[in-house]
Amino acid sequence: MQQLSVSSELDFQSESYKDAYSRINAIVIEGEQEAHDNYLKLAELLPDHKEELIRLSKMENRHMKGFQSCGRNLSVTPDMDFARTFFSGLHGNFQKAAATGNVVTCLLIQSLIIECFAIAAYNIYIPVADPFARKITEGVVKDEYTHLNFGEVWLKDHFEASKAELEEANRQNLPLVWRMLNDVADDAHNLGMEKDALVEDFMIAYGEALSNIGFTTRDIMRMSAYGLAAA
Ligand code: PL3
Ligand code: FE2
Ligand code: FE2
Repeated sequence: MQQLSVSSELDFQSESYKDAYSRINAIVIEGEQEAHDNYLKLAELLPDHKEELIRLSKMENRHMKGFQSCGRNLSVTPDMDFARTFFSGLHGNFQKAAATGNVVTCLLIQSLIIECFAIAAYNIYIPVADPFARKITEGVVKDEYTHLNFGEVWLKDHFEASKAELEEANRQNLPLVWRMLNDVADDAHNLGMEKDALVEDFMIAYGEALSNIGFTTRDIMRMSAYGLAAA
């Protein structure tokens, strides 16, 4: 019953909780919206997987609606301007990669980095969430593993041809993740989530993904170090 005692220390109706929630909730809504758009773009770039990618994009749309209802349930208005700024770096890099047909970079950004970020955040949020949001988030996180798996399987099947682009995309985008984690650390703390735990769970999920794709432990150590100094 440790989870109950953790969440009972949080007052979901306090002004400080709701203030932090207005930004975290917006981040999650914006993240799900962008994930929806990104899978639709990937469906264009990978016509052989069109049906499946459209199915994934529909799941993201459902996730977005679920998290909107979490905000409404707490009478919180999400700060969407804050969230768009929060995602602008990854968003811009995805758009650039899509425009030049760099599908490997698009997959790294959406299916590896963003999904691992979501998996880490949602797993850490579940034990400290209000009962309504907990139920929604439990359903969402199961789906995120299947989205991560799509990227892993495709990149594993095209590993040799993708390796150099993956390394470059990792180098350009991983530092943005550390900046995002720093930007969200105080608000996450107010919801009962610690930055160290977010970093740890993200690194475990991301490292496992790189390993499943075909990278060696040595590669993974080297790739994980990019931008870490900022964390
Ligand atoms: C892809 O399916 C979803 C992308 C969402 C990205 C979410 C990142 C979340 C970081 C904020 C940490 C707090 C999470 C709280 C959960 C409600
Ligand atoms: Fe999602
Ligand atoms: Fe997802």
